[in-house]
Amino acid sequence: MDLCLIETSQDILEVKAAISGVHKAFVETGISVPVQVQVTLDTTGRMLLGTDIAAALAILEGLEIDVIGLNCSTGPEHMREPIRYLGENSVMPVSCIPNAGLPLNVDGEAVYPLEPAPFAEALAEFVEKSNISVVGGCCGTTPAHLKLLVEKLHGTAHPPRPQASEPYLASATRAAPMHQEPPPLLIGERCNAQGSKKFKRLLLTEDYDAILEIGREQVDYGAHTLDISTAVTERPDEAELMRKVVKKLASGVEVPLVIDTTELDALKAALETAPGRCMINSTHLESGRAKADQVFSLAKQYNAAVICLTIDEAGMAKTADKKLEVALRVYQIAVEDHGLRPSDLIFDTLTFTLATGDAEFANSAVETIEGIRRIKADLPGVLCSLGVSNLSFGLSAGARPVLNSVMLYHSVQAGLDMAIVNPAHITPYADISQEERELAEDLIYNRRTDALQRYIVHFDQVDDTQQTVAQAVDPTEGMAPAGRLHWRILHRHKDGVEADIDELINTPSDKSRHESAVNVLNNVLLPAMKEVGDKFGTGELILPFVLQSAEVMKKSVSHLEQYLEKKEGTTKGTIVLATVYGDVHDIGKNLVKTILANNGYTVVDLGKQVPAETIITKAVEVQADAIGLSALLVNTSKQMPLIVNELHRRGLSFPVLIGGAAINRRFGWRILGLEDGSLYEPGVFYCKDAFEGLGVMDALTDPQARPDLVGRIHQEAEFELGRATREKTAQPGIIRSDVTPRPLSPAGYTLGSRLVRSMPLELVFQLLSKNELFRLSWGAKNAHGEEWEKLKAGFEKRLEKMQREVLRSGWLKPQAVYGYWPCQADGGDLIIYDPSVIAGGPTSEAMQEKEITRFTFPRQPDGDRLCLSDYFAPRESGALDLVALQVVTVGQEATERFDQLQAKGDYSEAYFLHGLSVQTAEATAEYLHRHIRRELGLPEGQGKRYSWGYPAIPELEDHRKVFDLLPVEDELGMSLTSAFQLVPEQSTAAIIVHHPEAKYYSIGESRVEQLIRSAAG
Ligand code: B12
Repeated sequence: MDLCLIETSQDILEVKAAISGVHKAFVETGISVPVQVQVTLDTTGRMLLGTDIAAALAILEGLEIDVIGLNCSTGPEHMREPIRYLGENSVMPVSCIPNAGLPLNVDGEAVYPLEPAPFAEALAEFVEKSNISVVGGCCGTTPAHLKLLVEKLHGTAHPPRPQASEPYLASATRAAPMHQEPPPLLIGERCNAQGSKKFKRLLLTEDYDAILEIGREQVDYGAHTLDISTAVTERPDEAELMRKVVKKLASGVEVPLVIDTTELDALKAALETAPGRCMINSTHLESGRAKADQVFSLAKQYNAAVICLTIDEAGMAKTADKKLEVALRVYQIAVEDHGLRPSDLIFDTLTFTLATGDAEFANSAVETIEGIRRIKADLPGVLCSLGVSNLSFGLSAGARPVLNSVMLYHSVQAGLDMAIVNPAHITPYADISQEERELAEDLIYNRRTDALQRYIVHFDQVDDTQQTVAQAVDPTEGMAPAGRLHWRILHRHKDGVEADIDELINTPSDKSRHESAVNVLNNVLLPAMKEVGDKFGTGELILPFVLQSAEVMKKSVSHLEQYLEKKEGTTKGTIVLATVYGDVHDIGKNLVKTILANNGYTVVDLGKQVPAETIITKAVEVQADAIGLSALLVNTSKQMPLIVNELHRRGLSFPVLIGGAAINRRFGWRILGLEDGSLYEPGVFYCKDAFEGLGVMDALTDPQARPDLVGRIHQEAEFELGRATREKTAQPGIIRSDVTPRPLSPAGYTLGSRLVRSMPLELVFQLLSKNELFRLSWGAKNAHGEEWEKLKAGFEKRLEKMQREVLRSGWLKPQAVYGYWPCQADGGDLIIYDPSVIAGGPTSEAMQEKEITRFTFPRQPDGDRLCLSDYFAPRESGALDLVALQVVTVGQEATERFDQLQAKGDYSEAYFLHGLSVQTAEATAEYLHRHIRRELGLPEGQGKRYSWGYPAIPELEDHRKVFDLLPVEDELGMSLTSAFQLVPEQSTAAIIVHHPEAKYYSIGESRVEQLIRSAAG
């Protein structure tokens, strides 16, 4: 047997059971072979019991299988989306074994309509575009299908796979990212027999329907996962209760489950029963590693993530150092001994209550926050979680929410990924007054000896007066109705919105009621929601509060509707409207529905989270005049180009209107360009609001106006797409600069990457640019004359003192990775080859295969027409050249110190520290650059260092390629933000061009100008 294949799987729990059985058999027989697992999805992209592809991948990926894929049920056309998802996200090779099309029932027999040629073409396209490694044919395919497939793909190299995937948990149907954006992921705590009397009562009476309701309520209030604990002293059968509760919740809620138990049999029962990917709550080393070993072993077997408490044989870790030490030990056991991935571990750094006033614990919140920061920095990939409310245990009910909230806020800023919270015990950070924030911060950061006393006294007074204050003072008193309405949305108060709206509309003015209503919508309601979103984005509001604001918004919109004009009569046209798959935001879409319906259009509203297939099928069915798509997340906006391309592929011609917070006009133009390079003829129209949507619909349904509108959007898109290409690559046909390449043969050098663990700080300091430090980083800017001399003298002294202190305590640690690669220019591209290319000689035919990556640089549109690639040997010359890449950092500690100072409110010290660390990173880059020059034997002054983000080298995304070439993450512990910025910030990445004439130049328009232009678009 070469391979074990589990295929045509309809039920994800059954697949898990089958994999478990296969692994058992491997153990029993001593034989083991690769395992390939294929699920079967229907035309809407779900398994029979509703599991979508993201959930299937999350559930199966950690189960020690070797290939994942799809087979049967549909032809390749319906597999396109899920295959693309697997291709982009699976670290395992992906297989695709479709039927020969969707079967037709002809005279009672299934007939498969797809001929060999289109079948083979579709699969070849998947291989090329979605990186599929295994192909084949399922029902209805014949030897002719497979023969053609083999002919077409024989000899195709296996595509590379992503090295790591984003960590997800999953319910039976959906995946949930463990990294929520913005954090934290919220763990609902009410299905816990220890924490909730109601749940316990329901458990004892085995009222599972009511238990399901508790679960659903928490999800409705914003919980991303549900913690489940069924341990009760009254019953001995925790495992059986756990099995039943898990079974009920697994089929009734769409969020992943967190199995909260200390008993291994209950844990096993839960993991066996849950179809999704669970999290285990929790393990620790209190009695050594024996129990933890068993928990990790189950976690590995069932692909669960594990919350690990920082407790060891000595008890709960109290200091950040100790928390990190325990975490390191747990990490070693879980990752190295049990083979778990770092992202399977969620460390809970634990909080102690601050309410006792006990000096021993006065610093414990600081240590907890610092523990989070240290664990995240020293153990890349792991996550952190916290049960926040322990901190305030023992304080009065009125005092607890503020302390909990402030702690949650600062923990998230320090890197907390998950929190166990009850929204009822949290006051939104945004609502806490400056005075109360400070009182809480004094206590949390142990800033004053009387912090606890002051905190208690303050809240005692508030508690005493709360009743009367609440009755006496209405916070909206004295506000104008627009301000009141804004306040109510922001502060989640439904009552009174109708009256505010009525007052606003009925205030005498020269506007009609309709105009006033539109005015309220655009100038009061939408900005209020935007503010809610901004506060959510910065961590000042957590999700449950956003949901409540959304409800107030919905109520306001529905009251406002009566004032909007309605045009009755025959329909002006039909639009199929939906919020795209994966996206739950529907307030905007509903508004679009109202405006269009009021203006005479028939709106077929498909709701939210709608799969592409459903939208397209409906549009065909109702012969729509247009499709309207709403998406508010960056991630889900990707559904839009997907749908446009699918419409084009099927030869359909619905104009598509798109809208939502994550997209803009440029996005609209760009997705009008199809994958095959043509434009989507019927048009894609970005609409900034519902009224623009109405304008577009009016023009589309007017035979006179339509050609103009479509023509204009095509023109705009062509211009944008041309600009996109100009930005990305040098324009074809544009004249090259007249730089003559001077290749440096890579043959004489040791190629590949190397690590510089540390550099002598004293020597690095010698390269510090004091001018940049004093003027740019420390704010002297353009000071001159006496003022400058005075500033300089002060700065010199400060610098000297800081340098002495750093040299003594070592919080700046210059370190780096760099390396050399063979390369060639290809127009505006620089091709980087694997070092082994040298062995084959530059004329080797296998050169193409040795290409490991390529960077694309812009060309100056006029003047010298310089492009960075011009400094390297062009491909046509046949010669190989050499390029150096480097990444340097001064380490994580600088950031930590900065954050600590900020947290302490020492903003001025933080500012100077930040400036020095950033400039030391620059000096480190220069130090390494000089070293590289020496290694390459370049004369003094030859060779230039270019960092990404500058006009000649603008694409920050290229940092990813540099990270793939150099061991930046593994050796320096660095990472990239979603915008491809370096973390820690005190770091630089650069490409080194050895050409003697290499110089710095601009490209007509700076990156900042480009960005401003794109934002304005
Ligand atoms: C309310 C809200 C929620 C509510 C949604 C409730 C509901 N039923 O809609 C809840 C709490 C459920 C929620 C959840 C989440 N949210 Co939210 N949410 C918001 C918020 C604050 C307001 C959105 C809104 O209703 N605006 C008002 C409406 C009227 O505006 P609109 O939708 O943009 O629509 C207008 C135009 O865009 C246009 N339009 C929109 N669509 C269309 C379509 C057509 C055809 C046309 C013509 C026009 C058009 O017309 C409308 C008005 O005229 C935004 C912040 C923001 N700035 O948008 C974040 C925001 C969108 N959410 C965000 C996030 C991250 C999330 C979560 C992932 C959070 C989490 N960690 O769980 C989840 C997502 C879950 C999911 N899978 O979708 C981020 C998105 C970040 C990103 N770049 O991807 C935002 C931007 C907040 C932020 N600053 O971080 N959210």
